[in-house]
Amino acid sequence: MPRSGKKRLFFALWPDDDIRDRVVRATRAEVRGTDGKPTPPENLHMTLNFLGPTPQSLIHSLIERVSALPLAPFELTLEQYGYWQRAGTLWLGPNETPRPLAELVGDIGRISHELGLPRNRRAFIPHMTLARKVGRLAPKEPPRPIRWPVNEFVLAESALGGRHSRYTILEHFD
Ligand code: 2AM
Repeated sequence: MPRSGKKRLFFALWPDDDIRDRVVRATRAEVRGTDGKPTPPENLHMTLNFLGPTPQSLIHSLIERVSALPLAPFELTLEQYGYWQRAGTLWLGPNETPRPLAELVGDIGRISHELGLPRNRRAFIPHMTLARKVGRLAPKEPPRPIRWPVNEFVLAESALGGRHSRYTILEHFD
């Protein structure tokens, strides 16, 4: 753990092997066609709420309260590319946010705020980062849609440094 006693945490949807393989196969050519830094397959995920540096003392209550949330299973259709110029982020996401997903993100946001963590300043845009530092982007044909049945989410820790972030899943919620 860093000396500050805090962990850099986020809640996320984590694809299983099958969905991860399908994402990699469907997007490989597009990602390779960019000048960016591809996300290693094992790092592919969709962030729900980014908590940032979180005091160790809060983690137990956070897990306890989030575990009590009802999770209505839903299906995500990954079907469009997006690009954020500032960080050069190329991503894959759904055209629509299923209501249970929006509600889950709202509930987690409320719980983390009640525990004293800062609110996310960015609006929630469901996305899976495929590559970073993409400076040049040719127009993209949308990929063949990938249907992702979701019935769990995770709390993960991100360790910075090195060429890529290293993620550790701390807890599964279903
Ligand atoms: P990104 O993929 O769009 O960069 C771990 O770092 C995860 O948290 C990543 O999915 C990252 O999203 C997201 N993340 C990092 N910093 C963030 C911030 N300040 N606000 C929202 N999400 C953030």
